[in-house]
Amino acid sequence: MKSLGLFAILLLFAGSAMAKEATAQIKVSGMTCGACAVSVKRGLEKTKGVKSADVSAEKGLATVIYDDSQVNERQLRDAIEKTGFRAEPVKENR
Ligand SMILES: [Cu+2]
Repeated sequence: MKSLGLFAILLLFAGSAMAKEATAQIKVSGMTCGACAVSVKRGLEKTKGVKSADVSAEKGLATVIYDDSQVNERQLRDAIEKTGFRAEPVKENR
């Protein structure tokens, strides 16, 4: 029974290793209202490898969940800049 529990834990770890999910926080300046945040969010979400994006105009912050085998933080910032706003990296909290 003890070994069965250990096996289940190993499976869990294997699953999360395959998902390769990473979270990035990116500072976005120039957003003035909710519609700005929505366009940044859309720009991020259509980027390959992005799972979801949460953008706050008030905080000037985008929180992006992405697959780091498909896209990196720099490309996420490029995607934001393409929507017409300035993106800068924030200290990562991993
Ligand atoms: Cu706006």
